[in-house]
Amino acid sequence: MSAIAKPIPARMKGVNRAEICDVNFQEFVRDWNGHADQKPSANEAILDGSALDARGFRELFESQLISRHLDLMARVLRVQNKVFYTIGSSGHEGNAMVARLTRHTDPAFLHYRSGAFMAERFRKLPDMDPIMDSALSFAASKEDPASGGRHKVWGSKPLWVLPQTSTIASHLPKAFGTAVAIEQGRRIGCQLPIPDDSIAICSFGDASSNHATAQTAFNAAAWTAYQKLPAPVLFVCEDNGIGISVKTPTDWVARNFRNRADLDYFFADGLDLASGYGDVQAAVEHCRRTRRPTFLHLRTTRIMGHAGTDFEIEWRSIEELCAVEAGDPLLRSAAIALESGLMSKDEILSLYEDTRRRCFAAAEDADRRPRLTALEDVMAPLAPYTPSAVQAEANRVADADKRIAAFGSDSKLPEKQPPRHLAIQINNALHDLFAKYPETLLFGEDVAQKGGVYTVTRGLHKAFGNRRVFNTLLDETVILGLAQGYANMGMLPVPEIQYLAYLHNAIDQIRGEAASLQFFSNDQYRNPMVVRVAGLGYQRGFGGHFHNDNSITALRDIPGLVVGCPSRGDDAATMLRTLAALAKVDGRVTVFLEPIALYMTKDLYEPGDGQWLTEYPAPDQAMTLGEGRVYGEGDDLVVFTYGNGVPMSLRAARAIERRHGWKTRVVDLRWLVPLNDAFIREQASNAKRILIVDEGRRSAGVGEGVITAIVEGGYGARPFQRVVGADTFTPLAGAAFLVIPSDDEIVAAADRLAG
Ligand SMILES: Cc1ncc(C[n+]2csc(CCOP(=O)(O)OP(=O)(O)O)c2C)c(N)n1
Ligand SMILES: [Mg+2]
Repeated sequence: MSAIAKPIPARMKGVNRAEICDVNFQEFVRDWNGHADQKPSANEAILDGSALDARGFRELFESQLISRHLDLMARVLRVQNKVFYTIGSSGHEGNAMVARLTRHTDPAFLHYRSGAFMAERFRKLPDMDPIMDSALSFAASKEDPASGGRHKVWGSKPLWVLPQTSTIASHLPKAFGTAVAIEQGRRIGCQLPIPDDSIAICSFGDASSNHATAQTAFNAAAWTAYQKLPAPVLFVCEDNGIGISVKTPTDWVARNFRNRADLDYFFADGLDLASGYGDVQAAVEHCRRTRRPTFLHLRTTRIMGHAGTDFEIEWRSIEELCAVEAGDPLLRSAAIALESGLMSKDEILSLYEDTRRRCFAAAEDADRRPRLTALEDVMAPLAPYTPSAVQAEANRVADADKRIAAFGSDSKLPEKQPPRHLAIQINNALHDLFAKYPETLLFGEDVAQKGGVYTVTRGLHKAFGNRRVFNTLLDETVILGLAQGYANMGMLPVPEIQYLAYLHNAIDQIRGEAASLQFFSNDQYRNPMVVRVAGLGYQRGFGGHFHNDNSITALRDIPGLVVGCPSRGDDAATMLRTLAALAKVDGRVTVFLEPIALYMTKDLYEPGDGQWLTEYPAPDQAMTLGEGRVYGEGDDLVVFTYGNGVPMSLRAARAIERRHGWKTRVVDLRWLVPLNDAFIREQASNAKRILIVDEGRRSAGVGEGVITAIVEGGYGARPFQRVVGADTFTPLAGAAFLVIPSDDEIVAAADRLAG
C-alpha cells in the first residue's frame, strides 16, 4: 500500500491502463535491485519451501506472459478492427497453475479470463500453438480452431476445453453434470472418452459465485457428496474482488464458502506462483482422490479493467487504480525469477519482448486469414441433419432378446398388445429406447419409483435400475445441467421436466447452453439429448396455470432445437425413435412435448368409442423429421393444428360438414420446431379455406409461424381464420376454457369463413 502514499508520477495517470501496466512491468524488472540466489537446477524448488520447481516455474511464467501479451495485443489491434474482443486475463494469470496441475483430458469449463490456463494446457500435447490458436479466435477467423470464427471463446477439442458462452455462471451446472457423468459412465458400462479418474474443472469469477445458476451447482454437488455419491468437480473461483464495477465485500467468498457442508474449501494465492502452487496442487489432488466437489478459492486481481471498453479511470480514483496495478502477478513472477537467480533482467525483458512479437505476428497473420462471409457458413454447425443416417438409426431395432427382457416376455411385447392410450405408448417407447441404447439415462423429479406424476415412466426404474432411472433433486437447472454432462461423456440423456411451466426457470440451460454448444464449438462438441416435457392445457380446469402452461413460444426461437409434439400413442412412439436418432446421429438437442390432457384420452367422438387408442407401431417404424399426419382429403377447409387441437379439430370437422357441407382436411403438424414450411404450403396449396387451431399463445405462437409459411408461399389470399390461446396465464376451474380454443370456437371460426 506504500505505493499509493507516494506521489503518483504523471505518466502513471495516463488513460490507457494497458500501456501503463506494460511499462510498469519493464520498469519493475529494470529497477529491481534485490538479492539473487544461485540459479536453481530444473528440478529444484524455485524458492525455498515452494512446491514448484524451477522448470515448472519457467513454463508457467511463459504461459503468463503469453496471456498478458495476447491481452495487450488485443487492445492495440481492436482499434484497427483486427481483433473483436478485449475482455482479458490480466491479473488472473495464476490460473496457469490449475492447468499445469490437471490433465488435458480433465474436461474444462472456463472463465473468460483463462488465457494463461489455456497457454499452459497447450503444453500438454505436442505441436500445438497457443498463440496462433488464440490469435485466430481474437480475429474471428474462420480458421479459429475453437469456434470457427463464431466467437472469441476458450475452447479446444484435443485439449478438452468445451467453449463457454458469455453468460456468467451458466456453465457450472454442466460442469457438475460432467463430473457426475464421469463416475456414472463406468457404473453403467459406458466407455468414457476420457480416463475414469478424470475430474471436471470449472472456473468463474467472485461476482459470478453469487449467481443462482452457480449456487444451484454448488448445492447439487454438495447434495450429491452428502449422500456419499461421487461428484469430482473442481470449482475454481478466481476472486479479483470485483465484477465489472461492483466490489465484492471483503472476504465474502471465503466467508460464503469456507464452511459449506460437503463442498471442500481450499485457498491458493494466484498472485504468487511460488507460494500458490502447493495449495492448488492440494486442491486438485483432493478432488481427484476423494471424488468430492472441491472449491478452490484462487486469489487474483484485475488489471486493465473489465474489458478494453472499461475506462476505469472514469469511475475509480487514480490512487486505487495504481494500488491495484502494483499487485500485478507478473511483477511477482518477475521478482521470483530474479530472486531465485533463475533469470537475469535481460533474459526476462527479452522473453517479454519476444512474446510480444510473437503475439502481434500471430494476430497480423490471423487478420489475413478468411473470416465468415456467408450465412450458410455461420449457421452450418447449428442444426446438422443427415436424413438418411437419422432414418436408418430411427428404424434400427434393438436386439430381440433385449426387447423381450425389457418388456418381460415375448407375449408382452407392446406391438402384440391391443390398442392403448398415449401414456402407455410413451411408456412402451421409453422401454424400447432403453433396450436399444444401453447408454440411455432417464432422470428428473419423481420419475423413478413413482413413475412420474402421470405414471408415464412407470416400470422403467424396476426394469433398468437405479443407475439408469433416477430421481434428481428438485431443480430443473440441475436436471438440464446433468443432461449436458451425460451427453458430454457419451451417454444419451432423457431428462424429464415435470411441467412446461417449470422449464422456463431453467430454459437458459437449453437456450444459452445445450443448444449453443455445436454452434460455438464449430460442431466439435455436441450434447445430444431428448428432453421430455409434460405440458399444454385442457386438464378440465384442474391445476391452473402451472399445470396447463401453453407457452411453446419460449422454445420456438431457440436456434437448432427440435421440438416434437405427438397427439396420439403411435405417433409418440415413432417420434421418440426419431428424436433419439437425431440426438445419436447429429448430436441434436431435442424436446418431446407431451400433451398431458391426452395421456389418458381413449375416445374421440363419443364416450366409449376408443377411437383415440392406437396400436404400438412395429419397432422398425419411425417418423421423419417434419412429417405431419393428414386426416381426410377434403379441400373445402384445411385445418392446421397439433397436440390437443388434433382431436378437437377432428370432432369439429364433423360438425362443420353437417353445417356447411364442407369436406375438411385436418393436418397435425406434429413437429413444431422447426416448422416444415414446405409441407405446410403443400397442404395449403389446394385449400379453399384455411383454419389454424393453435392451443399455444396468440403472440409468437406456432400459429404465427404457420400463417407466415402460408403467406410467404403465396397462399395468403385464401380466406383464413385463426383459433388460438389468449395471451394470458391460464386460470383455475371453468375459467380455463375461456383461454384456450374449444370445439365450439373451431366451428364458429368455420361459420365466419362461410359468412
Ligand atoms: C448472467 C449474466 N449477467 C450479467 C452478465 C454481464 N457481466 C459480464 S461479466 C460480469 C461481472 C462478472 O464478475 P466476476 O464474476 O467477478 O468475474 P470477473 O470479470 O471479475 O473476472 C457481468 C455482470 C453476464 N455476462 N451474464
Ligand atoms: Mg471478479
